[in-house]
Amino acid sequence: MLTNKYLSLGYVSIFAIILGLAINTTCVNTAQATDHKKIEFKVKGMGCEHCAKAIETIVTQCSGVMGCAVSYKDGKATVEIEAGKLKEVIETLEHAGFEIPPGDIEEMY
Ligand SMILES: [Cu+2]
Repeated sequence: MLTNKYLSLGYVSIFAIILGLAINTTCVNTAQATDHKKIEFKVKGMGCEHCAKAIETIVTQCSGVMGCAVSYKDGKATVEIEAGKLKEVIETLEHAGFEIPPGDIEEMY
């Protein structure tokens, strides 16, 4: 009786470990499948902090964007984005009246 109880506890633990491994592997695969990138670029035309906030809002609404932070002080935007989606973001910002110099786009990873 006691042995049985310990045995089933053992099975539960093994099951939990396997489940944990499976979930872990799934997460890693998803991250690789979306090909997630962090890109930093210069933004010209910001006049104040509100412009930086407006850019964050505009960029966050673009498809494939997971996150965006804009610094008015540095005149820079940092975007977490799916590969191949940056062109759309840049076009959207240019339509909004900002300039993105092509030579100042840096891929962080
Ligand atoms: Cu402004």
